[in-house]
Amino acid sequence: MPKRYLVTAGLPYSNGRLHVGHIAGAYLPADTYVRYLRARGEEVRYICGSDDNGVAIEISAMKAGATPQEISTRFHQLQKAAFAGLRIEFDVYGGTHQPGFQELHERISQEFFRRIHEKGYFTKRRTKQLYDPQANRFLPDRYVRGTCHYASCGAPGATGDQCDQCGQMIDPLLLVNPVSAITGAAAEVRETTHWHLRLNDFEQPLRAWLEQKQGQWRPNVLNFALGQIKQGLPERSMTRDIAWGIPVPLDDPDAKGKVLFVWFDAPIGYISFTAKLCAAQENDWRGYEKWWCDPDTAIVHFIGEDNTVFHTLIWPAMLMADERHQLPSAVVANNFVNIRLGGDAEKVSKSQTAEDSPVWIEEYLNKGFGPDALRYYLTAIAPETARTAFDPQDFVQRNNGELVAALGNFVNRSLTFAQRYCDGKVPDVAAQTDVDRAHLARGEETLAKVGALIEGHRFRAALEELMGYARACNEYFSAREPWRTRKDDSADCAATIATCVQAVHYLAVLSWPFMPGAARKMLQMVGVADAPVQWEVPALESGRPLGEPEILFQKLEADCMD
Ligand code: B3M
Ligand code: ZN
Repeated sequence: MPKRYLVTAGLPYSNGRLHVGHIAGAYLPADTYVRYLRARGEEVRYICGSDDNGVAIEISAMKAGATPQEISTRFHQLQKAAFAGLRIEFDVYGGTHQPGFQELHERISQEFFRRIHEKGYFTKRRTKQLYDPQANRFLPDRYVRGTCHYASCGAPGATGDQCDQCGQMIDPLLLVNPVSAITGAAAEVRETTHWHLRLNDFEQPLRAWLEQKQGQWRPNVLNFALGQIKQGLPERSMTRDIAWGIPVPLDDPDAKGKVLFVWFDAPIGYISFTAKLCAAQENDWRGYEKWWCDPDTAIVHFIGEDNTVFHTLIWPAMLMADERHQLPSAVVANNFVNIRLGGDAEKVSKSQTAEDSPVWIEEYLNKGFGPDALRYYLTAIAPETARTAFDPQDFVQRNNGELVAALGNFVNRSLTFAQRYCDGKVPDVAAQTDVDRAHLARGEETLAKVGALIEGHRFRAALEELMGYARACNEYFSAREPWRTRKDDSADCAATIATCVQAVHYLAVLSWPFMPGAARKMLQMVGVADAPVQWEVPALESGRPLGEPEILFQKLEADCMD
């Protein structure tokens, strides 16, 4: 068992709004995991922040007629607010080029680069590179677009860094019909100098490390990474000819005007933001070593599927080359969530998805539905093994049919009953029967099962267990008929309602990782103070005053997502 956990979620590029796919892919499952671990009493830090450097931000700035700093700060703030609105709560939300973070991030990233350079894992080479003759500049990464060069894929719209369709790394010189994303001109080939990380030096240790994870990691992640090693890992240039980023820290005239590849510095953001957090909490940024260098810490990265290459191969190779930090314990990758509006499921896209569509988190939150319903739905359709689709109709149906009709209904009928007929207190349990005890035993079992599923990163199955218990609670209530026993067997009625109150307490704890707002309300209703939530349900105390019953979930109209 690890002594502590460092959990990260992929750093979003600060050049766009967040949508449901981002949330379901990384931030929500990580938040769920962290809430559970904390409730178990584990020492945890949840680290995230924006990925501000590199080509994507530079292009967005160019299109908007703004500076990269303006764009990245604007979206950094919007994204931070969207996370807070969904109650995704990080210990630190940094930014690789944000005030307060940039300086330390740059220092740590440059030190990484220098060390890997000193150890001789970079090859400095003049290479051919795509060039835009109209804009007079090189076209790294997303500056160039073309058709994916892998015969097995061939998708249009691959960019110079990777193909979003098949997830593989692209060699821009092999892209079919490459054109500049700036001017649309056909790209030419020119020469420039770059520092390349020799990933092939790490094929053996990467394979050995990944093979140890068989049976622990999701098979699609492992198969993908091992498959890439089998094909052979090409060397990858870790420097770029662009203006926005971290200067290459070498005393070499060829390094002038060049910056680090954004995928070199971005994962180091996990480290530099941890260091910043330690500086704030303990007055010493070096406190980060406890999290990154001590093998008793388990580091768990949550990411979207398109980031798998970087987190299972390139980042671990960088860590191996640098030799100071430990490798991740787990990389939990999720697939994409498409959006289904009427017909087929499509990718959520900046240009094609309506500005005011509720798939944008900001828009969803503006509708005032609250975070729990969306958190519930996105976990229920979590793309853990395959792509899934966000369907607004299905969202409304599941909200009404599952949250309102099952979970909310049981909590409401139990607590209004207790309020009305039991003096607003936990009634006397003395007459509890085997049926009552069996019902609570199932709550205890569900707590154990849900915990084990969350530990295994199976959030969707964990949520199904929780809802299975909620449905069993309704069946229990109906079978025990407290509205009848109230008239002819008050001791039995009291025991039933006491059992229901305790069942609501189970549901509250079980809901906490998934729906923290509803969980808090349930705890308040069962009369438990505002203490940190723990993954356990203490013994029933007859006579404890209950809180006011409240409606847990709002019923939604069929057209509310239009
Ligand atoms: N910003 C890619 C993305 O947002 C990238 C992740 C960085 S994680 C270190 O999909
Ligand atoms: Zn492809």
